[in-house]
Formats: sequence, structure tokens, C-alpha cells
Amino acid sequence: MKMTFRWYGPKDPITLDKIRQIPGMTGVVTALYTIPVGEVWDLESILSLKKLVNDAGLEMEVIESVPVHEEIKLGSAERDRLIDNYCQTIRNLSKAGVKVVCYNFMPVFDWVRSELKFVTADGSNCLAYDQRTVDSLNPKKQALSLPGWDESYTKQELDALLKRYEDIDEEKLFDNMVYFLKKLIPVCEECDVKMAVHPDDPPWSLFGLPRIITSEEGIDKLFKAVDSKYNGITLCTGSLGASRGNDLVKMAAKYAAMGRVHFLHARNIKFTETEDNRLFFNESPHPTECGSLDIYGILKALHDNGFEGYTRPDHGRNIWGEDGKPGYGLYDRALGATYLFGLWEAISKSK
Ligand code: CS2
Ligand code: MN
Repeated sequence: MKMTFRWYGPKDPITLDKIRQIPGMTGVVTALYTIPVGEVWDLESILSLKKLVNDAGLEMEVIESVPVHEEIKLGSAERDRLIDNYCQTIRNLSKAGVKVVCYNFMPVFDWVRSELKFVTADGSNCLAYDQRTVDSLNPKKQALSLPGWDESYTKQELDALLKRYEDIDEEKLFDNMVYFLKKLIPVCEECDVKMAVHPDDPPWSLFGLPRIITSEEGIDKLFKAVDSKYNGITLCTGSLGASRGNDLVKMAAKYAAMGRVHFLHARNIKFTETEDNRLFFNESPHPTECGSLDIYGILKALHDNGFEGYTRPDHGRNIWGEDGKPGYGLYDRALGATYLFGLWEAISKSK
């Protein structure tokens, strides 16, 4: 396991120097944030980002994310040109020593939460999901915005895009994903870059848009359709874990044994029972004891099944007065990293 930390590039207030001081940290997970979705990431820009990272004593072997253009997800006539661009980006990343690319295949919106600063009992704040609030949102009626979303659309463009998705059900979206990967994976095999799809977060359909990377069934189907080790997953525990039907320990063991887990996002969440049985969870500190997910069991399952990929602490809380990007403050993620690092050492040495 290689411990990494997400870094949002030169504008991130959490600098590379700070990241380097977290025990066990080998590298950062980052991206070129200024290149419009669909355009090729040129080698020169990739190399200058890499230089910044390497000069700080860290590696840049994982990219999160190279976003997939909506035209590819929609399967329109424009997709071939955009897939060619994506392939060229992969070739360029490979020349810079990148080993894993994380991406997602969620239409229009990335992760969805109802609160960005849910205050917990100890005074820290974190991201939370209250089904009642989410059920009341309608992107066709009111403007929605969350950090991490592509905000380059105008209201009209967004409406038009949502309209086009009315014809896309889960089956069509899946076919479009397979079409994309059938062209992309041979390039990845040639240049030794592993694709690691991030599960849908949360793992169910929202606002009438289809979502397909939500469960063991969906992942099995994807692996079968494009059967290559280069077609793998990012095991994001907090994303898949929001659906109580997902047995994460089983999935970790199974997919690690298949050599398909290239990247681990360790995130814990805590469910709260509600009077009306609606779903409510908040993101908790990483240790097993602090949330509802068995982080120890997941790491052990990965270890027992030969996981050798990259790991990063996923979302943390804002603690100690920090006012960081929601999910991406320094302190709680750093605590998470040392916890994960310690767990891994203990699991390794108890063999
Ligand atoms: C991340 C995702 O912040 C997060 O929750 O795990 O935004 C992730 O980067 C993308 O879905 C991957 O493409
Ligand atoms: Mn994640």
C-alpha cells in the first residue's frame, strides 16, 4: 500500500510542504484543474505539475480525475473525437510516470450531500446527507451547486443537458461506458496506466439521472464487459458504504483478489436512525469505532488478498478551527492517514 494525499494544485492552501510532513506520505493525488473537460492534457503541463510535486519530495503517480466529457456519457456523435483526446491524455500521463487514473461515470453531477458543515457533538463539522433535503432538491427548478461540480454550464445549458439525459437509462449509460472503455483500455494496456472508476456517490440514481457504479452487481457487470486488469476500481468506502446492501469487506476481498482495486479511498460514515426511517448519515472520523463502516475489516480483506495499490484518506471533517474546503481540510485527513498507516502496519506484522 502506498499512502497518498489529495492535493488541489498550486492554489491549494494545503501546501506540498505540509503534506510531506504527514507520516508515511509518499505522494499526492492531483489533476490539471485548468484544462477544459474533453481537451488533451499536454505533456508540458503535466511535466511541470510533476516537477512541483517531485521538488517537494513527493510522487505524482495517481491522477484524480481525468473527467469524462458528457458527450461520451451520452454516446453522441462527438464521442469518438473526445475518446481519442482522452487516450492521448493517458499516453501523455504515462510519459510522466503516472500509474493510475481515477475517474467517474456519473452524469452531470459529481458527489451529492445536503450539508457541507454539519456540526457534530464534538463541535467539528463535516459533510452530511439527509434524504429529506435531497428529495426536495430539483436541479430543473432551482440552481444547485456543490464544491467539485462542473460549474461551467449556464442555467440554459444545464437544462438542455438534463433534457438530453431523459433518453438515457441505466442500460444506455452502461453501453456508453463500455464503448468508451473498449477504445480506452487497449491504450492503457499499452502504456501501463490503470483505470480506476470511482463509484457513484451516493450509489443510487438522483434527480432522475441514471447511476450504474453503485453495487457489486454493477461492478461485476463492468469487469465482465471489459475484461482487463486495467479496467479497475477506486474502492471508495464512504461512497459504496452509503448503501447498506453493499458488503464492503466482501467486495474488498473479491476485487483485490482479482487484481482490480487500484486505489483505495478510505472514508467512514455514520448512520443515524430517524423517526420516519429516512436515510441520514454524516461523514465521521476515519477509525472504525467512530462510524458505521468496518475500516479495519476492509483493510484486512485488502491485505489478505494482495492489495498493492494506492490509498488516500478520503473526506475528513473540519477540526481545530480549520475552515477548509468541505471534506478536504488538512488535520482530520492527516489523522486519518496515520490511522490507516498504523492499521496497515499492524495487519502486516500480525501475519
Ligand atoms: C471524490 C470525488 O471528493 C470526493 O468525494 O471522491 O469527487 C472523486 O474525485 C470523483 O468522483 C472521481 O472522479
Ligand atoms: Mn472517494
